[in-house]
Amino acid sequence: MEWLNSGEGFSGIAGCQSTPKISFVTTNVGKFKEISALMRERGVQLEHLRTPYPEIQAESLEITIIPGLQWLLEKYEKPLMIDDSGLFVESLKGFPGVYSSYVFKTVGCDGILNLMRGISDRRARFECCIGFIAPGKDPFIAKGVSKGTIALARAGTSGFGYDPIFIPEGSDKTYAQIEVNEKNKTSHRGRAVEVFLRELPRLLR
Ligand code: ITT
Repeated sequence: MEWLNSGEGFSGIAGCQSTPKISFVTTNVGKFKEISALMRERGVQLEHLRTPYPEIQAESLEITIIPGLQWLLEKYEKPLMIDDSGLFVESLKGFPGVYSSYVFKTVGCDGILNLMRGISDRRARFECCIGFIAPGKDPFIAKGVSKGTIALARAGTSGFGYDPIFIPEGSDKTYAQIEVNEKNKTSHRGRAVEVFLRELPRLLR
């Protein structure tokens, strides 16, 4: 297994002899929209496989992602990518973190805002791990992180998930108050895609 953290700037996919075909497995349309926009700019077309896969509960996103990739490869036998993400709130000791999906489906943004009532330390971060696997190849993980704060109230209607309550560092707007292209420039997902695209030619070789 290989694992890289995000670096600075795209380096393109020079070295790929043909346009790679990758299936992105996710039930989350928002994730697909963000990642496909970034990859399209680099000439990489994604197929959306909108199906669930087993996600083991582990203490980090990186641990969860490998069994998911292996399960999917066995089933589909083609180049595949997945995205496992989470919101980690400092004053809640990292909660909801690896439970982000469940917490969003149950109590949502309002649940997090309620937990944060009266708490002045609003620091939080999003983490995104993109996992890739292809027949005969080792799994690869690219990670991106974006730091920010939890807003005092929901704001904005674009994006998905916790976007209405997350204000990225250096901004006074939530992710739900900016367009997808703007979010992609500095987001956890944008950074993870940067790393992934840099390694893609080698991974497809
Ligand atoms: P798949 O597993 O099918 O890809 P999911 O929505 O369950 O879809 P995760 O398991 O990665 O995805 O759960 C992460 C949770 O965090 C989920 O509720 C997302 O909506 C939310 N989330 C992830 N990235 C986010 C982002 O960039 N902005 C806002 N919320 C995000």
